[in-house]
Amino acid sequence: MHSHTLRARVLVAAAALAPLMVMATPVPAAAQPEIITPGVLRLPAQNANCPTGFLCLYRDVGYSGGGVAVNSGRALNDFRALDFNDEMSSWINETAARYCWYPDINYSGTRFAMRAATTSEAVNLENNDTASSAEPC
Ligand SMILES: [Ca+2]
Repeated sequence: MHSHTLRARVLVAAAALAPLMVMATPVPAAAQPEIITPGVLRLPAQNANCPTGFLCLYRDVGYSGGGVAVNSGRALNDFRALDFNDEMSSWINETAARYCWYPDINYSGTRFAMRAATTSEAVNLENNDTASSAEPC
């Protein structure tokens, strides 16, 4: 009888604590991009989603490793200024515009199209880590 009562009290206490424990569980914060200049973001190395309306260029394949995002309509003439030269390995175009990336700064060299609302999980191996500029095209 005594042990039954104690067990019942423990259960009641556990039930009372349960909501508090749920409230105390930290919710993982979504990684937030850092603003480099208006319309240009630094994507974090972890959990970097591509914001709607942005072209996102990632350091590693599979949209990973962080990178750079540019708001629709803006151009990036020199990735060196973004510490992102010859780094791009994948991209997501979340804009309604076609973009092109170039192996040289100032939109020079053979361009590669990134159509609106498309993605590339991995650029061709011979073009990997070569991108140096990008613009709507
Ligand atoms: Ca280059």
